[in-house]
Amino acid sequence: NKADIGVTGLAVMGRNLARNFAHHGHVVAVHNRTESRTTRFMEEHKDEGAFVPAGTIEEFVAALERPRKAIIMVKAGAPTDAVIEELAAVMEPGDMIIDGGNAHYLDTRRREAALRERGIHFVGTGISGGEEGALNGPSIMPGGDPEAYATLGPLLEDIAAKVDGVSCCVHIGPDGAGHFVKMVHNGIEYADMQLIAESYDLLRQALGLNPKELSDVFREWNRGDLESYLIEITAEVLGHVDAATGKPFVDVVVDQAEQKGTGRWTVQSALDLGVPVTGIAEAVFARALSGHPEQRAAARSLTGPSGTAGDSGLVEDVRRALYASKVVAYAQGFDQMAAASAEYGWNLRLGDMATIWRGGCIIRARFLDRIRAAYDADPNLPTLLVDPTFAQALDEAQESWRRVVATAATIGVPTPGFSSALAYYDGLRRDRLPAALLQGLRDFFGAHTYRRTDREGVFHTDWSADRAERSA
Ligand code: NBP
Repeated sequence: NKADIGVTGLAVMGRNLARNFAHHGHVVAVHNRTESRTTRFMEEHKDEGAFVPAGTIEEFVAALERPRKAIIMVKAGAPTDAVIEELAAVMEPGDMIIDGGNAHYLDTRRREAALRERGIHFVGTGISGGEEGALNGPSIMPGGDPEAYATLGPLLEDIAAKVDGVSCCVHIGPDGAGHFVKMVHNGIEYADMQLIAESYDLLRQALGLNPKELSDVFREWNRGDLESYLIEITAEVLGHVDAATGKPFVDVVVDQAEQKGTGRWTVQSALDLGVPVTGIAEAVFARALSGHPEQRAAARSLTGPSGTAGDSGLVEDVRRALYASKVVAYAQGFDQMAAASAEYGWNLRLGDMATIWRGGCIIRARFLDRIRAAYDADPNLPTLLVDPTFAQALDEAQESWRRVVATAATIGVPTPGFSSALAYYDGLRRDRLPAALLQGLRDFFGAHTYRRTDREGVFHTDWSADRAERSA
């Protein structure tokens, strides 16, 4: 009895993914470099479904039904390359290697091209939802060619999360598209978390609310427009009390945020694509700032206000500012996917991303239904901000949003997410930007030329001589 699919790499993610396939009635071959892990897996989980344990890569590949489908769940980078090579050496044309790790999309493009030469399909697949998602239904973002998806897709759609009966898995696009979209998902997750953290920080400082009271605020918010997994777990974390000290948990955690790199990758890619993902960038930089204790200790001598401000109306203001800033952050992330789609010829359907992120993944939220509806109504939206529903929401939120940014600045609470989102909104809607002055300066010092509002052509003013204008 051959296996429908195989998983190699049985650490937390691979183990749970293999169990998920088995729970859905699929026969799963399992393999791990260190065989004791496979043995332990079988001891613990053999009764959950049909598994075929394999001691070697050769046995693993031999256990798979043709066309073979092998999912790699090992550490991203060199280990992934090593496992691909071992698999490809024993596989045949038409077989599929699926990389479910957190690979960089440029690595995925390289790997896909190399394996295509050998007739093997390489399906770089973003999988979101962590350990729990892998077991009970993640959001799955497979790239690769449509031919591979035709046989692989139904298996992945089967084990993905479902929302309203719709699977949170869809074929994203060719080569690295799946891993790219997963990367942007993580970038948006950074921005979303940063905005939540700023909301907490501002309300705590401005109104003197304690973590327990703030936990209740977030729990309440989770009943409205902001309903999402991240808001839900914010209420949990803020409400948690440290057993050892009896203090709020959030007060005993060192205030330095770490990162594994996908947020940074998102910003690096956005810089290359020329897309202003200010929300994600501010989130990455805020984590970086938190991680410099020496500088922060030295800077404690710098002066600034540290008062309280506002009344209970601030809670609703912050809720609206959070929603508006979140719309901006998501709009920017979707812009980045649109830009990459044009750059790499992926033909991404942006509404699909909103659909498959509604469940299984970390940014799952009611809000994504609105994004999907926006792209359903107009797949070529120039920016999500001008979708009528979002435009109206921003209109309704903006008085609050401006008050929040002003209050934060007045009492010295850093809100880079809120502030930059508002600056982006104002920048985008502005009739004339000071970019005109920038172009003038560039022409002055570097003869970089400029275009005019009233005539076609490219011009240069001879700044160092008679200041006459000529066509460049
Ligand atoms: P790890 O990233 O901790 O990797 C451990 C696995 O990699 C073990 O099975 C290990 O085998 C294997 N491995 C290594 Br390390 N080097 C190898 C090599 N040269 N050849 C063969 N196998 C090798 O596992 P994980 O935390 O389960 O994550 C798996 C993938 O999923 C990663 O790419 C990770 O970034 C991604 N991930 C995603 C999420 C998510 O939410 N989507 C969460 C966590 C992780 P051994 O047992 O022999 O050492």
